[in-house]
Amino acid sequence: MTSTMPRTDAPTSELVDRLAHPGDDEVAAMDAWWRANNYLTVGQIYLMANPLLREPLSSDHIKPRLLGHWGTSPGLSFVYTHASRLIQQTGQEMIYLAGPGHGGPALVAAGYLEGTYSEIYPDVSQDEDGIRRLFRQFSAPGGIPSHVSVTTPGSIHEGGELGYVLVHAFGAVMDNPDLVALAVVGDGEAETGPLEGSWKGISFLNPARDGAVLPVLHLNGAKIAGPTVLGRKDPAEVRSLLEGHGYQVIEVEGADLPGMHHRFAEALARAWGAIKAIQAGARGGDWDGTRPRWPLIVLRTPKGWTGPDVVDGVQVQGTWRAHQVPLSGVKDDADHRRLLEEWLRSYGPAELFDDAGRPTELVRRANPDGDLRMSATPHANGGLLTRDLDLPDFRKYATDVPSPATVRAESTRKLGEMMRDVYRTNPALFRLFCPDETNSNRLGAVFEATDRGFAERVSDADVSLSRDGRVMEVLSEHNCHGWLEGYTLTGRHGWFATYEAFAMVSASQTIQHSKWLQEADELPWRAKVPSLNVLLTSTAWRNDHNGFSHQGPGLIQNVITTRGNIGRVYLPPDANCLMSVADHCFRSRSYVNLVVIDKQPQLQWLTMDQAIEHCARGAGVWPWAGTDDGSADPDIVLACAGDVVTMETVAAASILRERLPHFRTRVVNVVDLMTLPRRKDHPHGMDETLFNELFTDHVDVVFAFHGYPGAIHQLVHGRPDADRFRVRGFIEEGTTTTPFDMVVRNRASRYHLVMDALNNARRTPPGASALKEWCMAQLARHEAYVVEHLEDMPEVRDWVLGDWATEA
Ligand SMILES: Cc1ncc(C[n+]2csc(CCOP(=O)(O)OP(=O)(O)O)c2C)c(N)n1
Repeated sequence: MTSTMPRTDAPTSELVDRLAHPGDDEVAAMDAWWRANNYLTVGQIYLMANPLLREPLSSDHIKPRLLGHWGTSPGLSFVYTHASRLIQQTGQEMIYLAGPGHGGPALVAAGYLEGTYSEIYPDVSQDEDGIRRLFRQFSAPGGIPSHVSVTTPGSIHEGGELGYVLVHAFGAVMDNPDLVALAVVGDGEAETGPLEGSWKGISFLNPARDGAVLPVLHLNGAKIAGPTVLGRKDPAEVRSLLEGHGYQVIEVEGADLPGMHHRFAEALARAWGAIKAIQAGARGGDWDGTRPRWPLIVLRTPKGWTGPDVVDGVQVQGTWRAHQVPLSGVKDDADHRRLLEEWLRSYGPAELFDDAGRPTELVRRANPDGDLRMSATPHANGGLLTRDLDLPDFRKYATDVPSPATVRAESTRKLGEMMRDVYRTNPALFRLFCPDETNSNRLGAVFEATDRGFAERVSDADVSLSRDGRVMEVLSEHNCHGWLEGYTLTGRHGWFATYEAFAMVSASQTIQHSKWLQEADELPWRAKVPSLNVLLTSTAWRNDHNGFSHQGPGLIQNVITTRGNIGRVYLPPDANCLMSVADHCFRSRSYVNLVVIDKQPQLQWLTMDQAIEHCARGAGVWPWAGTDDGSADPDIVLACAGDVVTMETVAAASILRERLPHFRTRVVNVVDLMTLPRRKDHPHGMDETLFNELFTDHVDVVFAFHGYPGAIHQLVHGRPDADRFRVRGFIEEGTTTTPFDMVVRNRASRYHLVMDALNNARRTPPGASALKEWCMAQLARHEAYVVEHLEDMPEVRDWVLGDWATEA
């Protein structure tokens, strides 16, 4: 489907004209398809039997629980059938994204009428029995959700949590030159922060090498329980708003038929013609580089169009009352039931479904063929189109580590170098998405391969900024995250790199995407897509100039809490481990990989070979760091996960080694957090034997963790004697201060860990109380020192490991 060379042909004015003026037979086919869709939508909400009204409707035919959303559905299917006609006439590859995903029945019905649904789910056949199943399964136990869910063919967008339709659409068309993403935006949805920010997508789109997004802002005027802002605004203000974002606004309004068919066909033809003209200009060399004024359709129709007008004397159509189930009493109220039957029959089912229950030829005539059907497009099952990245050998980016903890390096720089080379060898298959922090996150090597992509004015003062760039920097975590989702769901690869604290801005998207992948994993027809790789840098432990706003390791908590096997959390302690983890993430499919590592110069621990072995296991003993020779149980296990706390742990072990040489410590480092839970709880979980080899089943463990301490307790739940884990981690202490003061404030410093080790070990070694006093004195010294000198004590700041580590 995806061609290497974008099509450059502009449509002729005759073609656009023909599209703009459908013949009567075309309108008849679209209208029949739309009526059939509306019929199936209403049927899904209400009926569990008598699907084609072969007999008068009775209470027994009505579902006991009436669930679903009618109000948005007729608008969604109206747009859909017009897009199908455009596809038929032009061969345009299109993907359809329903922002108001609660209009799920309309999209399920679309796939059903196009035949795709029965191809994927043969039980839901194109006959009367199949229609009955289609109706019964909707919003039912063991059935399908009421939203445009993962189970809906043709969808990459659930639309459950509103606000992301445009970000998904823009991500889908990046490096996808022949694709048009038709994105219906609900006017309620348009009130959300993410949606409001996402109009800016066109400021990053390059018409020469990207596809196009055609937003249809559907102003049906109401949300669940009230009016919408844009629905009630003076149309001139709506126009100004959208024009201000850079769109050319095409408006269609009404409820009259067939007039609306004619007006919408014309609007769509104009919009498509404009898109093609923009692309042809850019691709044919006739482009001065200014950002095109992309078309956008504002569609005003009544909410619940074609549904019950007045119920029990109250206006329903055109109001918020049409949002969900406009006739709620049909099971018991004969009058409501009569209205429902009239409503269903108003679509003329006998003309739409033949005797066997199959859509009639008139209806089917409105369907495009094969993969051009929007419910069948491979773009919405992106794994089918996914090509493996041509990856460099990550060992090339090794950091030389002659012995542990002697060399300092900015680990993420190496990842930047690898990304640079991935860009070079996979120019249209890989993108980095980052809220304005690529350089700050030390990933700036990518700019040796490509610029930041930007479609607005570029000035002489700008650096690495051009229309052809593929590093996506927009100061919106929502846009970055959503674009990457759209990009990967349509089969391409990428990373989202962000400050750790502000990953919480888009945390809900991470959760929603995890849910999507989790559900997709259970559907054999959904091919696996590239993983969503999230790099969290500028972590909680390094504040420097930032105050108590830049700390928030909460995304770890979110990801470990997602159900099933989608979430992975990696805490590489150094650059070589980061490279090994990153290589794995680049290659993986259908996961959410969270990688957490700071960007500041940090001590390096392992050679590349050691790192590879360590990361393959996910967790392991660092024998050189402790004093446990394996001949007996250690007195304490000092475990760590996360770069900064690893340094504190190794330093604590070093203090214990020097001051209490007979106290046996074992240092365990965890890179892959999901090795901690039991295997039955996560596929990466260590088996019990390995877990006991690392942590024993009875020795106390002092665990220094990058994130909130509760995460470790959650993960080791069910492990032998889990209460013995004493966890130090981020406890919401932060301010503008030194790196070491951060670990002190959060009671996770080397001195705290030493005291924890002594307090928790079952054997109190001679000299323990003197050592604890020394630790307290060091903490007091630190407190005075940082205030006086504004930096950390030299023994902390310049700490490296003793020579014995090399000798060990
Ligand atoms: C982020 C988010 N907040 C709240 C909701 C609950 N909700 C579901 S539908 C809806 C109204 C949507 O209105 P609109 O986008 O205009 O869609 P339509 O009127 O076409 O149904 C709301 C608030 C949600 N799904 N997502």
